[in-house]
Amino acid sequence: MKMKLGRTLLLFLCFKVFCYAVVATPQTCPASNVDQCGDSDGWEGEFFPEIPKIKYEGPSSKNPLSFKWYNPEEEIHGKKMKDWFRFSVAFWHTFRGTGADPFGAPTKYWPWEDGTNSLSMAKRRMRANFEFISKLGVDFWCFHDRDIAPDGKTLEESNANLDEVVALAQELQTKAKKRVLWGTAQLFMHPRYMHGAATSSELGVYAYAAAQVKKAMEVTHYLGGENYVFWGGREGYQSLLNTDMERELNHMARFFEAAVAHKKKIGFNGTLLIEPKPQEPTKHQYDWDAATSANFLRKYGLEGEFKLNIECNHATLSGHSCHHELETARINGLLGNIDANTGDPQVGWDTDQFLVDIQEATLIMLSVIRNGGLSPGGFNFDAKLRRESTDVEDLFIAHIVGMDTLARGLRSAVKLIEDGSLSELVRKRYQSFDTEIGAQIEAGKADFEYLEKKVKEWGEPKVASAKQELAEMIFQSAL
Ligand code: XLS
Ligand code: NI
Ligand code: NI
Repeated sequence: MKMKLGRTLLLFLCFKVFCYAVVATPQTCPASNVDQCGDSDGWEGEFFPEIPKIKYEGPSSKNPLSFKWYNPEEEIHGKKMKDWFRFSVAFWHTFRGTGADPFGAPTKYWPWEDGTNSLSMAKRRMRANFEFISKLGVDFWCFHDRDIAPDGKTLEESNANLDEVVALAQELQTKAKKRVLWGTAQLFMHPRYMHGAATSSELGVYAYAAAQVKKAMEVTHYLGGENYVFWGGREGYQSLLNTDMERELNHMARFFEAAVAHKKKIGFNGTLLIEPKPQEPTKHQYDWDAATSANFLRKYGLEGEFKLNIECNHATLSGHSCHHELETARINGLLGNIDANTGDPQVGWDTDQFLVDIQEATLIMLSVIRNGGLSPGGFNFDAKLRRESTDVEDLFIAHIVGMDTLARGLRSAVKLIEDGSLSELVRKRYQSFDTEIGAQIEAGKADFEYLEKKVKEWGEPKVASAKQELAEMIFQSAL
C-alpha cells in the first residue's frame, strides 16, 4: 500500500514536472526570459507562434495570412515567380522600426524586445528575423551595420559587436537557407555625420565613414551578400552659401573609387549600388535621381563599377514616377535593384509604405521584364508598418500584400507583353524612322543640309495621333 502510494506520488510528480515543462516553455520569446530565449542556442521556441508558414491559396482565399497572387514556384514568362522577384525583408524597418515619428513616441512593443540596444537583444532580434523570413517564404534579407549590432564607444568596439552578431546571422541563415540581398553602412544617424559622410567638411569624418564602409563591405562579403548599397542620406547640403559643392562631389567620387578598390582587394563580387534620393534628411542630396546619378558615374569614370537601386518613394520625391526612374536606369544599363515601397500621393515625404497599387506594380514589372529581371538584385521591402499598426501579425500582412501586389503586377505586365498590342502601338508610332532615311538619321549619317533638301522635296510633314487614350485603354484591359 505504501509502495503504491509512493509510486502514485512519483507518477503525479513526474506528471507535474512534465506539465510544467510544457506550460512553462515560452510560446513567444518574452524579453523577461533572457535565459531561455536570449542568446541560448538550445531554446527552440517560436517568436511568432500564432503565424503558420504562409502559403499560396489563390485569389479566392479570404485568409489574410496567405498569398492570393504570389505563387513562388509558378513559372511565368520563362522564370519562376520567386526568381523574378528575389524578395527581401529590410531588417531596419521590420525589426528596428518603432512607429516613432517627429511628434510621437514609439507605438510598437514587440514581445521579444526588452527595450535595450544590447548585444543579447541584437542576437535575439536576429533569431526573430530568420523565423520571420522563413515563415513568410522570402529568400533574402538586407541590413545596415548599425541596425543589426549596437554601436560601440570606439570603432573597434562597434566592429567587435558587429562580428558577434554576424557570426550568429551566418549560422542562422545557413540553417534557414537564406541569403543577404545587400548590406550597407549606416552613415546618417550618428551626430558625427551631421555634415555628411564622404562629403563632410571634416577629414576625420570622411576617414571614419571609410572605415565603417570597409567593415560593412567585409561583413556583407562574409555573409555571401549579392550586392552592397550606398545611400547618401546626408551627402548633400542645407545651404550653398557655406558649401563647396565641387569639392564635396570630388570627395564623394574618391570615396567610391576607394570602395571599388576595397571590393576588389577582398574579392567581393557583389554589385555596388547607388540609391538615388533627392532630399530628406538634407535639403539637397547629390544622388538626386537616376539621371543625376548616371551623370555623376560618367563624369568620374565609375559607370562600369556601379548600378542603381531605385526606390519608388524616392522617385516620387524627385518629381518622377517610379516607372520613369526604372526606365532611366534601364536604358542606361544601370538597373540593379528595387527598394519596393510607395509614398502617399497627398504627403510630401518618404512615408515608406508597402506598395499596394496594382497599376503602379504593373508599370514596375514592365521595366523589370524588359530588363530581363534584376538578378543579382531583387526587390527589397524598404517599407514600414504605419504608426497605428501595432499587432505582430501586421508585419506579415504588410509583406504579404506587398508581395501579392507585385505578383499581380507581374501577371498583368506579362499579359500586356504577350498580347503585344501596346508594343505594336509604340512600334507604329515611330515607323517613319523604319525607312532608309530614318536609318540614315539613326546612324548619324544625315546632316542638316541633306535634311533641308528633303523638306523642300516633301513639303509639310503629316503628323499622326499619339493614341494616348488607346494606350491607356490597352493598359487597363491587362489589369
Ligand atoms: C532611406 C533609404 C535607406 C536605404 C538604405 O530613405 O531608403 O533605407 O535604402 O540606407
Ligand atoms: Ni531604400
Ligand atoms: Ni527611402
